[in-house]
Amino acid sequence: MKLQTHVLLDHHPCYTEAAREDSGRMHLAVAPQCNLGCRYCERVIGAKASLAAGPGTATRLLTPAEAVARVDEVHAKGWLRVVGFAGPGEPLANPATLTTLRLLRETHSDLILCLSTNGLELEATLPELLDAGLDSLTVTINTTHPETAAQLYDWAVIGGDRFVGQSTAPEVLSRQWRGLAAAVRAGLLVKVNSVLIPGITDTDVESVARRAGAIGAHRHNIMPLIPRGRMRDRRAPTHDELEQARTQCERWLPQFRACTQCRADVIVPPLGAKGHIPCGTCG
Ligand code: CLF
Repeated sequence: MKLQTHVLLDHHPCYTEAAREDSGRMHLAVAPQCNLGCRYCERVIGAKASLAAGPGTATRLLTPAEAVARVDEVHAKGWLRVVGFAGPGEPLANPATLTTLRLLRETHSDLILCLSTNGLELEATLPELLDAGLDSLTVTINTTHPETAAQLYDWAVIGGDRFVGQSTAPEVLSRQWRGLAAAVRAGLLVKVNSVLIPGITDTDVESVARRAGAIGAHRHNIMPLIPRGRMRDRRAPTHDELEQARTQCERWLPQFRACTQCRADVIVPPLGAKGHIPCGTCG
């Protein structure tokens, strides 16, 4: 039976910080391809990823069958609550994501199934995600303004065609916001992630919180820029800048403040768990 949204909210460690006491989570790296050229992102896949950190990194890609076996192995520890799909590319640009979701839903009705997307194909894929039993969804939306989006995205693949340059920004934004609204209407637990980039998105995040709150999203997670990719020369926000942005946005949408900017193959036991589970970083 599908869990009600308020129950999911209380037990999901990326919505309610207290849930980290007893809810463990893991990501399945089944999605290498991407459909959006975010200037702040750098995908690192393979052995060199063991030295990297953050979203977009995974030491080993998994097939759907391998992913299910990995979940079985970790679930046997007794603390796994959430299984997420977060790359290292865009989950919705890879058929393996839906295949794995369906396999897991058939075999693990007790797990919260979670997915993080850039939103480009969210509206189109939503019926299949719901049918596959997805519970919670994160959409990364950094702005409400096409002029800002034009500074963030170099290219996009939409409907099988590749678009290059700043003219794609309005369509990218439109798809992200339409996807978010559709996911909320469908009854999913929904969070918006925004990357705080001094000089680019810092003046926009409050408008994101305001619009996402009006749509009915449940949480907002403002993440500091990790200087890399085509933004390797920019600076990350200071702790005070991050806190100021979260405080500004909190009047529109509850803020999540415990994000650890996970790898695509991360395994995170609950705080109270004993023992060591190797993720892609250490084996
Ligand atoms: Fe993974 Fe993301 Fe689901 Fe959490 S992570 S897909 S919502 S289960 Fe969580 Fe990691 Fe931050 Fe994401 S700490 S990067 S917010």
